[in-house]
Amino acid sequence: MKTFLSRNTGALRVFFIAVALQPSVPTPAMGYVLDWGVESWTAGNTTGTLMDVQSSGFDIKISITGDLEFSGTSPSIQASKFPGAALELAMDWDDDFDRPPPVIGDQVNILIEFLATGTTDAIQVQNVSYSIYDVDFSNSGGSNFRDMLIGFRGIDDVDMDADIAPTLSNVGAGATNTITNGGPSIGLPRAVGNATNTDSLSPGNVDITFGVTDTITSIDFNYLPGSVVGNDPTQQWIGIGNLSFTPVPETGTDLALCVFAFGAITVSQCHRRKRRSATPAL
Ligand SMILES: [Ca+2]
Ligand SMILES: [Ca+2]
Ligand SMILES: [Ca+2]
Repeated sequence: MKTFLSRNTGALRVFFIAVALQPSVPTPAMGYVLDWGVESWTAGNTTGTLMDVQSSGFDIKISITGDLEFSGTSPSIQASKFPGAALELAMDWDDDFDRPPPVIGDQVNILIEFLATGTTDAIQVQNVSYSIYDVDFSNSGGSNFRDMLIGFRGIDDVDMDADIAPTLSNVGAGATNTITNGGPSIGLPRAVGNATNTDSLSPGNVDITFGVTDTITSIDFNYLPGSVVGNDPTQQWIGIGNLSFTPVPETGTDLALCVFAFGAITVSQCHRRKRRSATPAL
């Protein structure tokens, strides 16, 4: 056997290289959902990591920064307040968006990162979509606020691509918000409340959808009080709903090269190298 192997090492290497260089064949990838109905979040925490979501191998880390003027024990999971279970951000800001300079209005940034589970390594996903509930407005009955969400984007920290703008949609004619899918005057997409919504009903919904093959390692947007009468809005809130994502499909070439190189590098190195060099699968 030793003699056979030693005589045929060269031939075996050529065989494996030939296999490795076969055209790439995308391997169908399974999608996953961050489901607030089953996840947990310590009420009041402004940062949290949802570990190994649906046994996907992905952690989802959520960080809220900026003017953290939360109301009550928010942020917290609300199971039935909205059309679906959601992470509620209830705010009681005191400076609205249109407050004249030099005062800068209050706002928070919500950053959602995809990480290889148990690590701080950014990892790419595709086909990302989620909903935000109760984007609305009120200026009556002592309730005075406007929900304003701006700067929706996807970020790819692996390939270092330019920011990706998602497509926003609402319920149409009955919506309590106005969406604008980006443009010269405003940049990235935004959604602004323009009428009162009942929390549990869908007219306040905004659906955020990235392209099926857009590779993304994190997403973010800013939440702020849009213009209302006066500079001290009352309480206002939104709910961040379930979030769907799909791992970047592995290709035949990637897998073969990893098998060929198995003796030299570890599986995790192989995994990471593959993701850094991956081209979007069609
Ligand atoms: Ca403030
Ligand atoms: Ca206030
Ligand atoms: Ca609201």
